[in-house]
Amino acid sequence: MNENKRTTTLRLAVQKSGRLSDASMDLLAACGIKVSRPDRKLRAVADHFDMELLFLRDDDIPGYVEDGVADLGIVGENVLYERERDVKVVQKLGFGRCRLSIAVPNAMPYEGPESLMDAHIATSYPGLLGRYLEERGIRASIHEISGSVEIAPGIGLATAICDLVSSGSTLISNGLQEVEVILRSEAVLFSTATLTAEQEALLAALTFRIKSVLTARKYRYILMNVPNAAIDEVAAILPGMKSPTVMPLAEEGWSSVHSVITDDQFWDIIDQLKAAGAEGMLVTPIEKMVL
Ligand code: PRT
Ligand code: ZN
Repeated sequence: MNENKRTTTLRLAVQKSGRLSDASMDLLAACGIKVSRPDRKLRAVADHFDMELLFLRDDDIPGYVEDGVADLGIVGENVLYERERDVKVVQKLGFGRCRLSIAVPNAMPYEGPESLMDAHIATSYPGLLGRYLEERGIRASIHEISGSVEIAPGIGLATAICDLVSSGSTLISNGLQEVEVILRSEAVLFSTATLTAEQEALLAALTFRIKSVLTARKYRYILMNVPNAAIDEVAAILPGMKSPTVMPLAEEGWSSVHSVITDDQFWDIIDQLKAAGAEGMLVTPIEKMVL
């Protein structure tokens, strides 16, 4: 069999191994798309969905999708927007969140982007940084390096850096302060500029599933026991989508109240619920949610 011949309608490129790999595969699995890849092959066909996966380095994925070798890809926006590409962003995916930021040594006085005038800035993102500086009329030289950007000021290679930051601890341990965020990034699903009608239909099915999973991840299902006399008060506290579900308990005078809330809402209302008389609260994740 010709190794490059397509056997499926859609081909999706995902990161082979790295920060986005597990989250990409977990999202597909939550969408009912399971892929067995026993010998870490670079290509695998999905079960129960007309799609195959290519496992590649993240930097190579936008080019493969632009050229139509793959129809869809998942990468961080930082990788996708580094160069102009003839591709379409389909959906933000809510994982791989980070920011592309400019950082300078703690000792350097910083009063705004003008302080970067004539600076030497080390980065793996010359495209994004170059556009940022140009838009602000800042003349600075960019040193493109492929890794360990954070050590560049310490070894005298640069006066500032532009790199990805998530917790910020890498900057702190290198004596650097984050001074400008030039891009907030997360993983995105994107496609080639033109898909066939058959591919579009399959992509619509895929994005419907992804949206159901992503919506569900934002919410929690909450259950609690409430004395009947307190049901109205508890219902008023719950910010659920419609009115809560109320079911009688075997014990006379008590009901089970169920609702859906966002994860952060729980900590805001727990004390009020307890004060109203709610007991035995359970909060569980939701797998899929169709609104
Ligand atoms: O081999 P391949 O080329 O596929 O992988 P890679 O080494 O280029 O990428 P990888 O797996 O490290 O990251 C993939 C994607 O994850 C990135 O393109 C981002 O979209 C996203 N991401 C999210 C991050 C981070 N968070 C992150 N913190 N990518 C890198 N980092 C690095 C950053 O470069 C810095 O060195 O982590 C360090 C900073 O982390 P903090 O927590 O100390 O601030
Ligand atoms: Zn990479």
